[in-house]
Amino acid sequence: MPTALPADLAAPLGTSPYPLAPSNPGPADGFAPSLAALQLISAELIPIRDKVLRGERLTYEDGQLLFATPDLNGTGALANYLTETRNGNRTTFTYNRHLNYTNVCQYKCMFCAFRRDGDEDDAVVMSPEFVREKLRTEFTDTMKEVHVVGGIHPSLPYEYYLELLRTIKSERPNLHVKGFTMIELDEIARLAGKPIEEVLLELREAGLDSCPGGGAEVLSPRVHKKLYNGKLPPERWLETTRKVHAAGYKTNATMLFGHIESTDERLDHLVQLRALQDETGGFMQFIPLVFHPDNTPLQRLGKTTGTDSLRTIAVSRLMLDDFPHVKAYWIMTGIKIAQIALHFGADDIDGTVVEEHITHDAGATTPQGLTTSQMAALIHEAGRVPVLRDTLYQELEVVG
Ligand code: V47
Repeated sequence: MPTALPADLAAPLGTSPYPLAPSNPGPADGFAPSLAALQLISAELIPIRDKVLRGERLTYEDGQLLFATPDLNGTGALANYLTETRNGNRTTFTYNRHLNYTNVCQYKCMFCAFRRDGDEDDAVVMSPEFVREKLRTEFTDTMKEVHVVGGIHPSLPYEYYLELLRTIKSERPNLHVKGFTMIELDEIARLAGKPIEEVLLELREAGLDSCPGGGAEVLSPRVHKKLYNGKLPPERWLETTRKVHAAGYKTNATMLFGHIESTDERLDHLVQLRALQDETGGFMQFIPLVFHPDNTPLQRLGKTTGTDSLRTIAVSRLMLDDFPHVKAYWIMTGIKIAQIALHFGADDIDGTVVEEHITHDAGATTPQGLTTSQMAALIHEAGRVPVLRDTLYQELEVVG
């Protein structure tokens, strides 16, 4: 039975009850965020609905209810409302390519199928010359972004990372380099033997523009100890991010979900990110990453469900009220769930990607990449307006 919306609660149509970041354009003229679905919400979600309409922050307990409620559609409708007030009917994507300069890694994270020891036939360390040739032959002038990440190699010198960046910028000066997770930056600073603040300046001079959100996994000491002990612990991931934001870089944040973590641990992760974003404002987007178990020591766990992915994307959107954007990373969610996620709180689906190893080594069945027209078509088919963006969310072009 539909419940009428309290007239005094809903923000005037076309405005967001939550503060808008510069990269949130708000709805275009004539587009009204969907209020109808909010009238069909289950009784237990009504207090949360009213908070969302008022632009009030949700509590940890609200998050627990959103993870527990059988009203998945209601949860999605709330997240969708929030997204539509900020981004209207638009879904953004970027024209990018991944570059994994090495898969050799000194850590043995239990969730990872990508890492190699270094002596296997398929262990890779790309020389700057190899990277230059790749940029020359496989990248184009219209490409917007290169996403550069690798394993934590035990013996590459600091100069290698500077040279990698200089090579990219000299070959493709217009390409935005989104590179190095907080784990890599922490290691690079250790190699440099200098304070990270100084290293961040040198990396910027060499060509680093922003940083991706990988490596956060689940910001939980319990999960860290069980699955990635030895790697940068949660409090150091947060501290490194704080310093990276203070140095003027924008970064993303991820959460690897669907393995041994509880929903409370997911919420702990979200509220820690939310507190850091309140403090620094340096995050551009949040990306929930669906765990792929094949070829990992956690293979027996199997893969989580589509409904868990949708719910996690929706709860993330609702809890992270200070994050401008939430991404459904199609490579990991699968294309079909990514399309539905555009009505469950996601306003972006990442990019063309082209060459993806981390998830495909772990059994992903999605394509290795999509063309910009394929990206635009799948967004359009999902009932959204496809908009090409750059890494920092400048909207460049409505496509198709
Ligand atoms: O850090 C590793 C995760 C991350 C698996 O910032 C796995 O724009 C699933 O962070 N199954 C790398 N996930 C990917 C990533 C990313 C991707 C796209 C865009 C951005 C961005 C960031 O993938 C790793 C780790 O958390 N991962 N192994 C696996 N088996």
